[in-house]
Amino acid sequence: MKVKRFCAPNNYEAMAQVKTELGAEAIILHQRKVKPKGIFGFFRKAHIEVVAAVEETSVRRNKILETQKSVNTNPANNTNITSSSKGVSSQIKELKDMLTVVVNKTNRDLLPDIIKNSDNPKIIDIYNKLANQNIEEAIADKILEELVNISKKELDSKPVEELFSEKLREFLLDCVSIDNHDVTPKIIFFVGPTGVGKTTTIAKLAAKYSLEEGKSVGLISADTYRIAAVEQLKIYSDILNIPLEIIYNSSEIDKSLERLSKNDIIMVDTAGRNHNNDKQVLELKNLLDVVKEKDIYLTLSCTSSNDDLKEIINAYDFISDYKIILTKIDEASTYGAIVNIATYTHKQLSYITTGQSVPDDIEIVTIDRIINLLTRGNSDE
Ligand SMILES: Nc1nc2c(ncn2[C@@H]2O[C@H](COP(=O)(O)OP(=O)(O)OP(=O)(O)O)[C@@H](O)[C@H]2O)c(=O)[nH]1
Ligand SMILES: [Mg+2]
Repeated sequence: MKVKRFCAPNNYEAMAQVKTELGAEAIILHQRKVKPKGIFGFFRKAHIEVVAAVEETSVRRNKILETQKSVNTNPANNTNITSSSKGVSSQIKELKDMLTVVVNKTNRDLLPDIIKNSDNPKIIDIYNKLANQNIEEAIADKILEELVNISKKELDSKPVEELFSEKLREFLLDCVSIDNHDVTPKIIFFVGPTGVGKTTTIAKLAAKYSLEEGKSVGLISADTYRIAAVEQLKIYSDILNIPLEIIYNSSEIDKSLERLSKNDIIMVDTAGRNHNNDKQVLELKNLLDVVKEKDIYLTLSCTSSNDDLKEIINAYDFISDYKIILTKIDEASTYGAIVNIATYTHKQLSYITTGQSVPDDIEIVTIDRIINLLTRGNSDE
């Protein structure tokens, strides 16, 4: 991510600078009116300071697009690439559809009895849909139990997708617990495996709390295993102009919490832990044990396999109470993990994150969003 600070006499000129240097996809992380410092600053006009950031990939993409534009406007280069690539993609789609039919037919014998015994072929389609989302068989069976008993008449009366969504909603309302965010926690620890997006999520939430809700936020980095980890959080604390404390062992956290106690919210970034490494897990436990009143978010990536997620969840079962953040929804190709995790842990789902952009790519989890992901994927249409 490329982050840059811009100064201009007014908002319009500041935005023009951002657009010229970082492109139209740049996001504004912070914006404020700044009075020139010093005794004479009092008499000078205030100017606007904007901190903006853009993914390096989108800078590269802008460059590629510009190059493509110049190639396309050159008549010598104007071959019919789009129509031929369209042909290829529709052929690939046809092949994929054919393959799905073949695979589904082959798998018919492997279907659970509850599905095989249903005399309604539409149930098999729905079951396959759930199975393709990697919802665990036992959970998929539960979702379908009621559907199987529905009369053929009812199944014929509504589009199957509609019935499926209704049943899914009933199941999710019953079995998946969602955080209603009615209380803003004071001290929040972010824990989880390496590289799942803990630090990025902290930055997103810190920005939301401080810029959108006007809350004062303090940060603590307990991740001193990698120099880059502290620097990563330091960049965000500088941009957002919020205090950061760094602790090197669990005994130092009390003092840091005291220094930050005037803040409304204190977020603690912990080092990514290898859940198979007992020593690392014990260190995390020691750190958590020092602070009595706290909320904990277990951060899990939706791109992990169901087996890995189960193992990770088991490794964190020394924490009796936590909420869940599911990251990298944008990179996942199936979303069954959301339902599997919720039913497996019985913990509240709190946030999903949908990309690398700070602060935009984070959402509060809702039942409707889960239904959408399972039935339509991660698209906005
Ligand atoms: N695609 C995508 N990438 C994300 C998301 N959240 C975080 N990332 C990226 O994942 C990578 C790791 O993110 P970090 O926030 O450093 O992860 P971490 O859990 O703090 O990592 P450690 O501190 O090393 O354990 C970075 O490249 C992030 O930009 C997300 O929702 N979607
Ligand atoms: Mg981190």
